[in-house]
Amino acid sequence: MGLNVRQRLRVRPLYRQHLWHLIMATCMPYTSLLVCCIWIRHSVSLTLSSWYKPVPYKVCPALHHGMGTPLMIHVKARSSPYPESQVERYPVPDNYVSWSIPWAEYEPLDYTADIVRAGPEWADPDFREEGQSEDGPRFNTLDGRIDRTSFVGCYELDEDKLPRNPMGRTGITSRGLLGKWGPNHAADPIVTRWKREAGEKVIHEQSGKPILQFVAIKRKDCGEWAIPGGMVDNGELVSATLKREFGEEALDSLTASKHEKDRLRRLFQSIFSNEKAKEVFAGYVDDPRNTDSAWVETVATNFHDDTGDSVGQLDLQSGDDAGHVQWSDIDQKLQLYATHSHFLKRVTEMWGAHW
Ligand code: RP5
Repeated sequence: MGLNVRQRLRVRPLYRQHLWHLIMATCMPYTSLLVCCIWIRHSVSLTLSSWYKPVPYKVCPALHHGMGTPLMIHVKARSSPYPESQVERYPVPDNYVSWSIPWAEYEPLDYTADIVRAGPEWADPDFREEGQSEDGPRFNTLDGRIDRTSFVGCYELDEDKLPRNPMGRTGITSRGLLGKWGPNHAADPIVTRWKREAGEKVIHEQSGKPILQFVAIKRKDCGEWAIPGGMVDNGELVSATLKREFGEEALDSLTASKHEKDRLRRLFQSIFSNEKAKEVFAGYVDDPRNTDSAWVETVATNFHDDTGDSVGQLDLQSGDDAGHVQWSDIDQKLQLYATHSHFLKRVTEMWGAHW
């Protein structure tokens, strides 16, 4: 039966209404589901964020330093014989250095040098021996006046509660020649000036860059050339160690007269000022004395005398652990103790000098 125009016009809105209801009926469940999902997700994330509040203090207060340990595998820390001894390390091939590689056959030698066993004030007692406090050192924290945190991060303890060298196996356990279990903190002052002739900077023929010189000492223990660094005493600030070690090894301050000590103190104030100090490195040192349970970490700081006026007044004189002291040209061919040439490379990069 046909509808006239007026009837058709009345029916059209009805169709539209039905169509709209149909669309709504089809889409509503999906829309509601979507809204539900968004709401649930929002609530869950709110709840989680209130559960997992950030921890207000670090569980392990170890430092992570921007200029820290370079990605490298330690080599000198695996060399034999162990310094000042005939002790041979258990040979550790490169692919077994990492603790993450299981190695059932690994049998490192337990070695502590007599000088450490004698219990000098700079050494920890052997907490494994009878009669010692059962607690032992408090690792990964400031333990009284001893800083047992590591620049590398939070280090692990093994099944015997001995700290684990964060750079991996060395072939020797216990402390060898090192006094502290875990990190043994040192400081390395890198005092530099430009090499000059007739007042002009000397330019290297090949690199075309000016040559830097640094104060180098010859270590008495191994005869190798090195930066005049040393261990941080318990409770001592690194800035104080830098000055003390430089004074003792490069200026023989230990035997200086009172008058000379006063002069040095004044001179140090200008050379080792905070404004001049540029931290070059803070982290693990590939030192030949390192063991699985004791290792050296250092803060290497550069004090550069651009005009050569202040360090020029230094009357270099070796003392304490140094057999000899001199200004040395910095060049990549230098063979230095531990990872000291790595620190010098960074200094040349900082000053745009020859390497
Ligand atoms: C190195 O050993 C450090 O970089 C620092 O120069 C030195 C500290 O040991 P001692 O000179 O006190 O023996 O690893």
